[in-house]
Amino acid sequence: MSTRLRIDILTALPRLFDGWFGESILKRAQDKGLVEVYVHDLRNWATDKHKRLDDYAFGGGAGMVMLVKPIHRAITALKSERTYDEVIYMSPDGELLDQPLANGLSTARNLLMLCGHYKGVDERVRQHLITREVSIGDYVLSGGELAAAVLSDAIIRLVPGVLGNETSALSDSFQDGMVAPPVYTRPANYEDWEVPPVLLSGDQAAIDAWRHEQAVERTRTRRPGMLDTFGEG
Ligand code: 6GU
Repeated sequence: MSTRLRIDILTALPRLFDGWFGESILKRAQDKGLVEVYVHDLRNWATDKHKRLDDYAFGGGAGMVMLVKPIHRAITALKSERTYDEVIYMSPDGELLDQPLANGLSTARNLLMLCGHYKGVDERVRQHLITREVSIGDYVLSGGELAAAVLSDAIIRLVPGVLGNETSALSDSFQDGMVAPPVYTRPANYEDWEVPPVLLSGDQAAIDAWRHEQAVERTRTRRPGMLDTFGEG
């Protein structure tokens, strides 16, 4: 089976990704040959003898800015090997990651993700090299690496064949614009903490109706507004 999705990640801190992509579903997706993830050290494309990746901001102010040249060289080298569907810059002022965005990216063949650090990248990188900017939420992380790992996970688990049960990604919380209903497993009675009897009834129609009701109620109380946002999926 040929690889469905290749993700290239550009970062100044490549080792941060070892744990995430070396374990669990992300590892299995790669072992199954469904997904390939390559983490590249931006320092490979640094040009001066100190392998600098950042410098002071023009105009002054605190915080370093990532240099355009190593990033340009890295992206150019990768683009010469294949065509990328998107070149994504991970940034807190990017488009907010949600399930529809992950769904859209999961059909891509090649994705390139650039992780920013320090005060961010020279704006010319964003103007000339980036096709898409993604944030994982309205809070600031010390770098884009965790965000790229989050985005990769959200995408990879949607690639057909990655999850054991082909239908399970589609029945996720969020896919229908609602949070998931509660789930239970054995024992049915644990120190008088009981499982809703309908789940033990064997009446599948009643169980489905209960789950739907619970999902609607939980969405209403916990995440009002989700139905509007996710209407079209
Ligand atoms: Cl993509 N990067 C950083 N540095 N902080 C973030 C983020 C990204 N998304 C949310 N916070």
